[in-house]
Amino acid sequence: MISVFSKDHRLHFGQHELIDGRFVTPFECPERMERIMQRIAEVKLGEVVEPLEFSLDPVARVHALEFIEFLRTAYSRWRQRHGDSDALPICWPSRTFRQKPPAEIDGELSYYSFDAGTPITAGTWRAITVSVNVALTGVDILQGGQKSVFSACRPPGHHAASDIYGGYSFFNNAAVAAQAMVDGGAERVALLDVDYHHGNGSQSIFYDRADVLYVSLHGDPQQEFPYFLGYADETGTGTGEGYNRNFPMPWGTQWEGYQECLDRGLTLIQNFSPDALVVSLGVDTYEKDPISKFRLRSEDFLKIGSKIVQKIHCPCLFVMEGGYAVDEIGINVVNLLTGFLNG
Ligand code: OKP
Ligand code: ZN
Repeated sequence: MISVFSKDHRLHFGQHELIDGRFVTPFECPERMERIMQRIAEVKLGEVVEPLEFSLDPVARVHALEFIEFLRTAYSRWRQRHGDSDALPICWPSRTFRQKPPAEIDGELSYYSFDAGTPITAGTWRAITVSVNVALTGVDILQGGQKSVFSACRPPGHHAASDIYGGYSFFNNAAVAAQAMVDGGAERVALLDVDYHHGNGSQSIFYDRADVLYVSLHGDPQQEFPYFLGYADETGTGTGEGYNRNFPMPWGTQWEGYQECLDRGLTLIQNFSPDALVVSLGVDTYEKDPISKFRLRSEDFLKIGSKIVQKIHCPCLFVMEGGYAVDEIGINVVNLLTGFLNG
């Protein structure tokens, strides 16, 4: 399997995130990607290629122009006000507030974000544009006739909506890739999200559409981040009704419970008969993940990969999302990809 990777992901490295009442070094750190690429080299998974440079047009198919412009300029505007610290919001327009973008950077961070865990740093803009190019290059390679590609995206993307960032996500790499597939002629694209967290951004981007089916397996929003989307009764709207399917599962879920939902999700995708599949590949379902509460073991990721390939036969783009158990992240990601390759 070809992988797409750029070392420019390192340019995004926050100093702090706010979690459990503490300021800590971000779990979403550059070392995650280094470990994945080490493992890919170790097992000789396949060729590793650099991303191509794309314009922002494919990003603008998914994200609002003012949001793109906000992200492009946010850090320098923050820096003028506050110096070298990471740009972090501290207040949000909750119920009873107006949804009107303020003029100054502090208020704009609040308007466009939904959490305090997603720092914007000096290198964030470069890293997020490269991350989306890594996904788009994967689409390109699939269009060239490959059966599967791994896009080593960092930072991740599935929490980012059209004009909202958060949950370590800025541009929604998987959504931009799925939209590029549609724009490239695919009539139906399925997006399977196996990250531990619900991909609220991906869901909302395609919620009213029947050409992109979103299927997500994740921690129950009653217990787990992002708390306010991801319930099973969110099934799409308008012409998109029936083309969004959520499988929330409780804390402590192990392979036995997980695989039932995976089988049901894959059957939905099979019945949709997509022209292409995008997998939002998170391995934070792992038992030792420091911020998550499922209990999958490393060998279970092999089984996820083989279940996917046994049921779905179209070209498949794997887009990296979460996974924070750094010591095992490479093994778990490559296990999933290997399970797919070996059937
Ligand atoms: C990003 B991805 C829970 C805090 C959660 C943000 C988690 C973002 C996950 N106590 N903080 O989906 O892996
Ligand atoms: Zn996650």
